[in-house]
Amino acid sequence: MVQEKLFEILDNRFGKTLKEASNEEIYLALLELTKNSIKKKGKNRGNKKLYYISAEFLIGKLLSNNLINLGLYEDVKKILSENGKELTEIEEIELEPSLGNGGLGRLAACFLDSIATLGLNGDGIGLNYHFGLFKQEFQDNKQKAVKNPWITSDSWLNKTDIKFEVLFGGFKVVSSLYDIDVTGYNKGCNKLNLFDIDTIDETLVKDGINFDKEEIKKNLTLFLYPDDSDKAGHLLRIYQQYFMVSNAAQLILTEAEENGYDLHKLYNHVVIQINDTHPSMVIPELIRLLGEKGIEINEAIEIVSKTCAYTNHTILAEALEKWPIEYLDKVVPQLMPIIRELDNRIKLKYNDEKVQIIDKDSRVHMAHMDIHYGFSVNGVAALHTDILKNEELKPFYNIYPEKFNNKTNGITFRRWLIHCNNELSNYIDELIGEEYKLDATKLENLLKYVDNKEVLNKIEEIKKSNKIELKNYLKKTQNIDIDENSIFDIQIKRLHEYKRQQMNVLYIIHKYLDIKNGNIPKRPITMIFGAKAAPAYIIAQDIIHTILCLQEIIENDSEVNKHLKVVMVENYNVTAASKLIPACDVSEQISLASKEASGTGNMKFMLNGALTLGTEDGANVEIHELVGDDNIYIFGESSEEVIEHYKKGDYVSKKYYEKTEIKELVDFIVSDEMLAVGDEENLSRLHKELINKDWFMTLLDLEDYIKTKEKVFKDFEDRDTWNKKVLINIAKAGFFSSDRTIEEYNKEIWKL
Ligand code: 26Q
Repeated sequence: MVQEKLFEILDNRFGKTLKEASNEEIYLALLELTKNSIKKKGKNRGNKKLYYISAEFLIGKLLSNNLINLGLYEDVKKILSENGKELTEIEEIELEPSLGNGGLGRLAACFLDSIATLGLNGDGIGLNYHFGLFKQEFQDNKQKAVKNPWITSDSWLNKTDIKFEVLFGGFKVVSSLYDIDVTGYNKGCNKLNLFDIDTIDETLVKDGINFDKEEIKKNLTLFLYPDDSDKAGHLLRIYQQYFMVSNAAQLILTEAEENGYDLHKLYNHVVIQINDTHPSMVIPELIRLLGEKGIEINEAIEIVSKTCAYTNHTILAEALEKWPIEYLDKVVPQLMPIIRELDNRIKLKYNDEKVQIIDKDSRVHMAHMDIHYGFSVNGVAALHTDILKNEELKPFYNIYPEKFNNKTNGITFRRWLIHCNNELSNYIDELIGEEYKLDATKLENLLKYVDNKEVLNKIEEIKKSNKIELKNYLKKTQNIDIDENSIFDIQIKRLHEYKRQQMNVLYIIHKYLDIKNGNIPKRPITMIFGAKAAPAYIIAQDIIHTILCLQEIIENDSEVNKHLKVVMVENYNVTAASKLIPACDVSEQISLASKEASGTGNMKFMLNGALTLGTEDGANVEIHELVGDDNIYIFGESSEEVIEHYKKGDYVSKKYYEKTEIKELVDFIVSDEMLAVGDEENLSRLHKELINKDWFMTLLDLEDYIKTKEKVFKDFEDRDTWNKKVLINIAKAGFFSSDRTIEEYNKEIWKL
């Protein structure tokens, strides 16, 4: 069936057989074939609909994902290989949409997959950024940001004829709606709705990612989170957010009216999940639009409050959005009277500055608006939700204990196991059948093989073959050679000081100096990083520079390069992640305890048989509970201790720096070797930062980190015991399926 269809499309479109067709032609044919097959699948329906509004959807390439969900993957792979073609090579033709930064955006994508798979009636709403998040290139050991075009004439993106008007202070724009089909695994489909404007001007971008920030009609959807170091950047971000939510609100009301729903009972038919505070203006916008339809303000507020639910993804104060009234007055003057009204009601009711929406400096706290005027507030891992309740949002928890709930994050196993590690998932099928694909907890059936040497060896063999695949990938993409017999130790995530890539850097320096002193590791170690840093985040750029300098120094040191290798993967994205994760031995999850809301990379690594080296933070806590002390490597101070340090202000990095061993490592950053390949300004800025400030307490946990990591590498040599730990990690990963997460959202919040 599939074969005939594929042959037919190739013949009609290109007049070629599969053997004759180029990879590009085969890709286009498969795109058409897949889209046709999606059309035949019904849309998931229901009397109530979820709208998941998010500024980011990091969906990754879609070809294989869709083939898997439509049940065509194995057939297509086979047909291609019978004709001398490789699906992995065809996949390379597709460009990855870069519509997200990191965890929050990828979570939204996993959620869409699970929502469709569970047959739930729920669509995503976001923006169609033409150049997405910047593309990262390395030049002179530094990150250079360039535009990242991903939209091609034939793609997953469909233009609809839906248009809305969006009014800003002083001018109006007309939107166009595009959509991408979201396939469920053996289920119906949903949509990812992406709004755009026709007047966008891509030629505005000249050098790197710089463009004129004032020309909103031309630049509105060019980039995701453009550089926000100046006022024009902040304003553009507000323009984007309002554009997103005004369109969302109009789409939601249009669909509700088309279905004949009573707007007075909107909450019986619609639920809106607000993904972090970026879409928060949907609350006043919906109130405004209901007002235009004749619903008086008290009732409109009540309707909206019963419709909206908010997810918090961070406790970092600087990431909680607070917009100056002056900015909102300029961009969205029509919302300000509503926001003031919402704030007044709170001020009348609660005599507590901490819960006000508009603070004494005339800034609007978006999260505060969400909590007062939404019916649910959730954190994304158990520890994170506890910290929200007891620390960050305590005054709100005291008012609304019933609104607070936890939804520990999850990942879709379709992409993060079946697709990225097909060999492992096929082997699991052989061992325990396919039940786990719909009920992930069934992975625990693997535990019966925990002492089965043959199974453990096979799992090791699969890991080795994934390591060879990664080796080939890095050779092809960056011309870097790595040794598949070395330990692969990987830290891949956005670059941020709280995630402490700089602590890993200090370990590398430790190991480098140790090898120089004649302590040769039993087995070579390959330290792999992947990370983009926000263009305006200076210290993050400095950390990337330091990693790249170390990479160069170690590569050129013939004494050391046989034993240690540092690789910084360029332009880390979903595609790279799916090559890196299956090949990993040691998963670095080393954030300062209390700072990583959840993490989801930690779950992907666990599922693919890497062992976690981590702090008791975010979802690491839950991984630890599931696998037990023997199957994870935990180090560092606890979140309670860290929170105490912040309260008392008693962490002084210099005190740790003064210890001779630590001093030597930190000072290496500005050593002659480093200065010979690096830039003094960047290196000494990081050096000073670590000694004088170190807000995220790198030096606090450094000694424990080094000690624990040495134990990890020692344990790796007992291959049988290590493989047993690997198997236990895979078997216990079922809890982290996003199907479980979405079932919880639906049962406790959405009630679809
Ligand atoms: C806000 C205002 C101004 C400028 C930027 C932002 C901004 C942009 C992106 C704030 C936050 C983000 C992204 C946050 C994010 O990705 N958070 C991650 O969410 C994951 C999914 O819940 C968690 O697993 C991670 O722990 C969390 O860091």
